[in-house]
Formats: sequence, C-alpha cells, structure tokens
Amino acid sequence: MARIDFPKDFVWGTATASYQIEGAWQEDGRGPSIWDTFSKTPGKVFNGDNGDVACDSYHRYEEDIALLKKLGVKAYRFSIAWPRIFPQGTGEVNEKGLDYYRKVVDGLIAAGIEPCVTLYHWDLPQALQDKGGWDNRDTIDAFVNYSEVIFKAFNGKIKQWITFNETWCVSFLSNYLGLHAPGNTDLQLAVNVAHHCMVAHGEAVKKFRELGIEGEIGTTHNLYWFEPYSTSPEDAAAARRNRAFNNEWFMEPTFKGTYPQFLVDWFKGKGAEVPILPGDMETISQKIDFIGVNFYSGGFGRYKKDEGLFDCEEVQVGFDKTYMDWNVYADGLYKVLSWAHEEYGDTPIYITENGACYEDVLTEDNRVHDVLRKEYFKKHFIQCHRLIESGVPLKGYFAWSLLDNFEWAEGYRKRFGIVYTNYETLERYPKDSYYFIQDVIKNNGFEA
Ligand code: GCO
Repeated sequence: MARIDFPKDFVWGTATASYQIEGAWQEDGRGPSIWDTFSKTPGKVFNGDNGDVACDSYHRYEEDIALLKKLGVKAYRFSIAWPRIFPQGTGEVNEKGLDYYRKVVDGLIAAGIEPCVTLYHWDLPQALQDKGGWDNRDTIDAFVNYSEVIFKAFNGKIKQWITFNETWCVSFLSNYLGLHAPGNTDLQLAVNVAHHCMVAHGEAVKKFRELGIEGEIGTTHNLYWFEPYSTSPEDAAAARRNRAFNNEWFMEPTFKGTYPQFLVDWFKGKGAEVPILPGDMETISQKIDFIGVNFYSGGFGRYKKDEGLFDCEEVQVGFDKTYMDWNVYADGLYKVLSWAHEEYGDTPIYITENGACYEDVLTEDNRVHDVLRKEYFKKHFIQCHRLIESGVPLKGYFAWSLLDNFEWAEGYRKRFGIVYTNYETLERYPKDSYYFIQDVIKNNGFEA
C-alpha cells in the first residue's frame, strides 16, 4: 500500500444538473423545456419517468447543501435552468427563477463551498426548440442574452463558469442518435447543432470578458478513450474516427479553431457539412481559463464495413462493466488527459464529472454498501494523482453525482449518486462511497 497525496489546492467537488434534480417543473413561472416534452413523449424515457419531481431539490436545496458541507467539498457544480430565467427562452426575466439560484448560491457560499455554474445542461426552453432550437442561429443570441443576465446577477459570487455541458450529447446523441431530447436522427442537423453550440460558447466567453465578469470561464466536453483493437491500418483508422468523433471534433475547434479535416471529409461523404460562417472559428476558439472534462469510459474498436457512422465496431475485451454497461477503464482517464495535454497545451483541466452507476440496495438501517462504486472512484483517483505527477495541469475533480437523480433516457432506475435518493419519500441517505470521498477529502489523499 502506498499513500497518495493530492496538492494542497486541489479542488474536490460533486456535480448535478437542474433537470435531473430540481423537480418543481411548473413552479414560480418556469417554462417548459425540451426535456419536459421529450420525457412525456411515450417510449422515450424508461418507465415513462420524467423530471416533474426528481429529487425535489428546488425545495430541498438546504438539505443538499448540508450534505455537501458534511462531505467537505470545496466546490459544487450545478446548472441553471434556462426556462426558469426565461420561460420562453427570451423576453422578460423571471425574477422568481433567479431568486431560487440566489438562495442556492448564497447558501453554498455561507457553507464555505464555491459555486461552479453550468449555463447549459440540456434544458433548452421548448419555445426556442419550436423555432428550430440549436439548428437556428437565433438561439445563439438567445443564449448569450441569457448568459449575460446570469453573469450580471451572480458576478463576484461564482468562481467557475461553464458554458456548455457535453456538446457531443447536445448534438450527436440528441440529434443524430435520437436518444436524448429533442430526439432527432439527422446527421446534418447534429453537425449544425454542434457547431452552433460551440459558436454560442465562444460568444458567451466574449460577453463575459467584455463585461469584466469575475472568475474563470470554460466549457465541458465529454471525452472517451478509444483504441484500435489491432495494429492493422484499417482498425487504427476506424478507431481513430470513432475517437475523434467524441474528442477532437470538440477539442480541436475549442483550442485550435479548426475541425479535424479527416472527419470533415468523412461527414461530407455522408452528406453533412459544417455550416461555418466567417468569424465562427475565431469565436469558438476564444481563450478559455480551463477545460472541463467529463470522463466515464473507453474501449477498443476495429474496422467493420457499414458498422455505425464510422465503419467501426466495438470489441469486448473483458472490462468490468458498470450497470450502464460501460467499461470501467480508469487507465483511459490517464490516457485521454495525457493526450489532451500534449495536443492542446497547458490550459488547466478540471474533471467536471466522473462516476458510476451500480445497482444499489438500501439496507434496513438506511445504508448503501456500494463497494463497486467506491472501487471505481478509488481507481480513478489513482489515475488523477498519476496525471498530476506526470505534469498534467489537473486542478480539480467533481464526482458525478451528489444524488441519485433523473438519469435522462434511463429514468430513475440508473443510480449514480454518492447519496441514495428514496424517490417515494425523497429522503436522502449517504452511501458508503460518500463516506469514502469524505475521508479522501479530509485527508486530501488515501492509502491506495
Ligand atoms: C452527462 C451528464 C450527466 C449524466 C451522467 C451519467 O454530462 O452526461 O452530465 O447528466 O447523468 O453523465 O450518464
């Protein structure tokens, strides 16, 4: 056993997202979002679940802040629901919506916890979707306008600002694979959405600088580590396409202001082109203060004609799996962040999400002995430490998630929390993984 110690200023935190935890979907003037629509469309979400109540954090935020305080985190990442601020996406500000976040932010600060705000974690106002959503460039202006209101309302209180959560999910998962709201299956549309979200990110960063807002601003991409199964050139190229689809397609515009050309060509072969207007790439590649990375998994792929979008099939090589059926590949975290550092330079990195879903059992005395989740965290913490030792500027880690919550298309059956949510009573019970993380934070390290 060796002791692992983290740097003194390492930021430990946990993360959540508005639609997944808040509930109160019609309260205080909140307008409908695309997730209200999607989750109420039969067949889209497991069991017909939706976020009407979720964890009821809209009413129980004090309890959640108390849990965070007891956990000992330095920071808490949460998202603001755009339809609470602008029920129709644009127009008049709904002060009551802002009030809720004022209470959350002030509560966190009073508890000694730094609020880290995500501006867009997928709950687009339905009224904007009705006008084309992210396919329509007007949505970029609406986003910047919404961001400006939030910047001004919370200036000086927020240390870290994240424009978008997982643009890959917003675009390809939601508009090509159709698995998330709004549920489209059109490659050209997905490419448009990805591009427009990245432009919106860049415009928001410009606005942030122009207004002289305090704190740091960045964006969060979900990276996935994908390797070729063999050394054959076909397998290497297939795995590379698949990897670039998750990683380079978003990282390269963010940092270099270009798209990976081989993938641009590949998409063109599939009939989709990036709708770049003059100035877009400069806007997208505005200097950011940090990059957020969500990491969950990785895998191996090989060439197979007509398999998926990239002629690439995933090969099962015997990884342990989580209850999402995702490979547990902690080494992949080391590899992907080492790659990102080498490729894109010294911008500070925060892991803005990492965590695992397992089938939890609540014991009679309200405990959850989530051994596997604890192990998952431990393995990834070890890789975080290895990254720091090797000179990667990894500054913090946010566990996904504080609470079991509405896991999108999977509804409530998939639990990611370090705190168990009883969806009948809405009571919260810290799991063993919560106490493990509490200990790691307290000692700023652990015996590996
Ligand atoms: C994500 C989402 C989370 C998910 C988590 C587990 O960013 O994908 O931020 O909302 O719940 O990733 O799937």
